[in-house]
Amino acid sequence: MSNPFGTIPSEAILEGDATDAYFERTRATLEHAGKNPHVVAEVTADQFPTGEFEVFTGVKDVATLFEGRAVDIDALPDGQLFDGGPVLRIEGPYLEFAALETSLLGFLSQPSGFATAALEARLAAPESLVLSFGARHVHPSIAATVERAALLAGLDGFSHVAAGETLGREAGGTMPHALMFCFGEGHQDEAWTAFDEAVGADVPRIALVDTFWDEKSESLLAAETLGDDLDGVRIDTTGSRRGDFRHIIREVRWDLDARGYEDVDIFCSGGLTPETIRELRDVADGFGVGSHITDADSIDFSLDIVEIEGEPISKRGKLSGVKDVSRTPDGGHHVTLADRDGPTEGESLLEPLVRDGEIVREFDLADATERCLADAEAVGFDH
Ligand code: PCP
Repeated sequence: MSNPFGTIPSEAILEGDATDAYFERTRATLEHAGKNPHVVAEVTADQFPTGEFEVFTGVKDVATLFEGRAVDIDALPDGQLFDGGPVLRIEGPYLEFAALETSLLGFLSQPSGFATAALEARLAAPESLVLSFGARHVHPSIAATVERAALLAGLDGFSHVAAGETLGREAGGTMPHALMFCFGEGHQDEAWTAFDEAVGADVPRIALVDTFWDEKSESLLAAETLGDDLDGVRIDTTGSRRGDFRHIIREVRWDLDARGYEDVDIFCSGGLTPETIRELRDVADGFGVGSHITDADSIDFSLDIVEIEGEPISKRGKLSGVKDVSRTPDGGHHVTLADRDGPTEGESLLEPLVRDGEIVREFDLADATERCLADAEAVGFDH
C-alpha cells in the first residue's frame, strides 16, 4: 500500500490534481471556448497595509510546484514580514496555473500562520531557549512544516525526529511522563538515573519533575540524585493544578539555589502562550511551546487576477492592476501600482522566483531566519 494514511500524494500536487473541482470545470469551459488569456494574478491577504504584520513562508514549496510551468513568478523573500498587498505575483497563460491555485494557497497559508505564531513566542522571550513541541497536534505528514516554520521564526529547536531528518537538524527532547510512570511513584530517582545511564552524552539531563509530587520536592530529589550531571528540570504542571505558575517556578529556583544547585536550569511547558512566556521569562530558563504555534490561524491568502491581456481588472473589493510592495526605512510597508513610482527611499520587496518555469532563487533557512528576525525589528512586530 503506497498511501495507507489517505494523504494526498506529492505527485497529485505537482500534477495539479490537488485542486478544487471548479478549476477543472474552468479548464473544460475555457478549452471548449478556445480561451486562455494572458493574465497577471496576485496572492494577497489584505489589500491595504493594516499595521498587523505576519510572516511570509512556504515560498520554496511554491517554487517547486511551478517548476516547469510556463509562468513567471515574483514573491517576497522567505521570512519577510508583510501587512498588506501582494506577497506573490504570477504572470502567464491562465490555464498554465489555474489548477495549481488550491495547492499554491495551501503551501503559503498554513506555514505562514505557524511562522507568525512562532515569531510571537520567540519575541516573548528573546533571551531564553524556546523549543517547538507541538508536532503532536498536527497530521504527521506536515510535522516538518511546523518545525521548519518554528526555526524560520528563530526558535532554538524542535522535538520531531522525522522532521529533523527532513530539515537536516537533530530533534531535541528528554523524557515524557510515560517514562516516569514506568518506574512508578516513589521511584523517580530510578527513572532519572536510568535515563542518565542510557542516553548519549550529548543529550541534556533535564528531569521531568511534576509527575507525582510537588515540583519543589521532585526538583530537589532530581538534583540530589544526579548531582552535577543534572542540567535542568522541566515543569509541565497541568493547568488544573497550576495555581500561580510563576510562584511555583520561583519557589523551585529558591530551593535549588538554597542547596547549591544554582546551575540547574528550569524549563517550562504545557499550554504556554506569548503572554504566559512574558510573565515567566525572568524566572524560567527555557520554554517548550506547542499549541500556540499549531493552533495558529492560517493566513487568509487568496489569488486574484489583477490584469488580463494587459488591462487592469478586479472583482469588487479587490484592487486592480499589477502592484509592487516596498519597505521604507521607517518600517512602513507600502502598496503601489508597479508602473508608478513607489515611496521615496522605498525598497521593492517582490523578487524573481520563477522565470519561464525555472526556479531562479536559492533557499537557505538560516538566511530566512535572519531576515525574519531583522524584519520583525524593522517593522516593530508586536502581536
Ligand atoms: C508537553 C505538554 C504538551 C506538549 C508538551 C506540547 O508534553 O504537556 O502536551 O505543548 P502545548 O501544551 O504548548 O501544546 P509532555 O509533558 O512531554 O507530555 P506527556 O504528558 O505526554 O509526557
